[in-house]
Amino acid sequence: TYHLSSPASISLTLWGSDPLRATSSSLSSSQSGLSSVALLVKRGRCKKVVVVAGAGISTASGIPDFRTPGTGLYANLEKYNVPYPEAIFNIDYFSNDPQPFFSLAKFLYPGGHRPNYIHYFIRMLHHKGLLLRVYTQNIDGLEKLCGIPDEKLVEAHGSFATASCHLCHTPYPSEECAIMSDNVPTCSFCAATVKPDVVFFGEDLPQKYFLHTKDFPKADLLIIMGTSLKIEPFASLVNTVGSSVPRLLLNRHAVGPFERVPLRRRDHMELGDLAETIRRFAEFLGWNGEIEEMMKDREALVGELCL
Ligand code: CNA
Repeated sequence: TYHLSSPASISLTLWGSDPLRATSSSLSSSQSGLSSVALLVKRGRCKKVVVVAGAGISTASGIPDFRTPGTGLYANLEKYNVPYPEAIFNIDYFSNDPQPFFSLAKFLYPGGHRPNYIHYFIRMLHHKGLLLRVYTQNIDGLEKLCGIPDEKLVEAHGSFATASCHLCHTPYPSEECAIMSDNVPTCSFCAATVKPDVVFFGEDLPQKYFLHTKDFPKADLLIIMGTSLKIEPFASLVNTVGSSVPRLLLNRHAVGPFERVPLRRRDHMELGDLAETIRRFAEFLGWNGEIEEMMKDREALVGELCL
């Protein structure tokens, strides 16, 4: 089985003190990666696109990520009273004291935030028949809310849509988890705490995650967006596409294999604000108007579903 593992152990074992590793400041965006990848898409060379996404796709919706200094959740956990940032998503810590997670969950709970242009860009990939699958680490449900169908979506770190006892795994409807109330819900069989099926450090990933064994070898373009690629096993997925497959990183800074100099052949990256980068990408592709239209069409439904 696969467990989420602590980011600290990953950076020690995986990246260590690699002399080839560059600081993000010593790297600039590759030679117009965005336009060359857009050209490939326009020429019909990429029809099985896999998207790998992280918290950076939702910051434009007002949800902080984990690791951005200053604004990230890890820099703002004082009020939750945890000994170290990852404790809030650690299953053993939760077992002893679920309160910090439930306090934070109120904020992350779906309903308070709307999908942004980036989510709709991914849906447009599907609309154009180009999306093989999107693998997201996010638990905010915004991919679903923007209309990406279930069969195209892998919520690799789970979601708030269902809940279960963290000890005996008895399933509960998500409403019973009562995230928005101040009571910590308990299992009627074993009295342990019921938690939303968000994957914590030390827990198994959902079965659907294993679709990656079929998808990544088939992909003809990998787009990685808004993730620090620090959490395993998710982070290593990006190394499982064929070596001739173009990989495009869209992020504020270089991460994972994109920190190496020189970049692998067919690796591209575009560094900067993701919302702005995706708009430029959509413009290169000639999709901007259609995405705006799609957002407008979905607005009423999103409005109804949001608080
Ligand atoms: P992370 O480690 O916080 O990394 C986010 C990455 O996105 C960083 O490299 C940032 O520089 C980058 N980034 C953030 N905003 C922007 C922006 N506007 N433009 C460009 N780049 C940007 O988060 P990861 O997703 O890598 O870590 C995985 C964790 C985070 C998962 O287990 C999630 O459950 C968890 N998380 C999810 C949410 C959510 O659901 N929205 C929010 C916070 C954390």
